[in-house]
Amino acid sequence: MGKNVYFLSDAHLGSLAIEHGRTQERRLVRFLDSIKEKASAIYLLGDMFDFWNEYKYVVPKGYTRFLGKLSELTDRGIEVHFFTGNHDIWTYGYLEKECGLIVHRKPITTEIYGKIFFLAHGDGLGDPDNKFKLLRKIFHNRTCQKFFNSIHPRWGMALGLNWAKHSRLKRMDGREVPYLGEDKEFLVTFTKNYLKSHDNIDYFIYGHRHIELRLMLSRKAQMLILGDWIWQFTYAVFDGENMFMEQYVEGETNP
Ligand SMILES: [Mn+2]
Repeated sequence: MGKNVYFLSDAHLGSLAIEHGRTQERRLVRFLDSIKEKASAIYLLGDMFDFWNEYKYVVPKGYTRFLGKLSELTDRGIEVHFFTGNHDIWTYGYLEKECGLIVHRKPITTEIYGKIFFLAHGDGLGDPDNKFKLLRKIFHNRTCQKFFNSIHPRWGMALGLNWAKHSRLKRMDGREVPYLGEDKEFLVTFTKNYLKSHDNIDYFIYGHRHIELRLMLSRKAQMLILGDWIWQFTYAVFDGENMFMEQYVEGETNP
């Protein structure tokens, strides 16, 4: 087992709006395979699935290569952390029990090789959109979750997959809004504010926005937004000393 710690997010596997789903999943799996000797931990920072919803005895179809690879990594003793995003909130123990993942439902602050990390998917942080806030409350509500799972998966899964598809397609060409700039980007304003009362943090790392960003916030603090695993295949890697932002290019030697 190696020493590197990897960060990636937003594969949105299984999306009905992504045509190259199988090649996308294979690429992700080949990446995970390529780091198995080098990694001590992997942080999946949310929205790895476009819609994940577990039932008591049933889990969604698909993703067998991905889940198989994650299980192989955790079997080898690599820590794999899974943050729920805003598309895959609804996991109730399967990913922990079957795949050995460590599931996080909220942002965490953790120490890695002596540095302090604030890690989050990024939804709900600084975003003033009231419609999104309300939806987020409903999605996280235990009673609503129980009610949703009383609907037959034939309809529940169809509803979820189509909701996720439309939340992608309502944006022109199905891609993300480009970087809005330091003053307008919610995650940046949130982080700057948070830093005022938590100046011990060295690295803030987020997903959610599907843009690649690296910003120095003070002499020691910086924030990263990880891009995605739909088009960009980007990740961050911390070797204990330095942080690198990389793109996974098949056939090349990646750190
Ligand atoms: Mn998201």
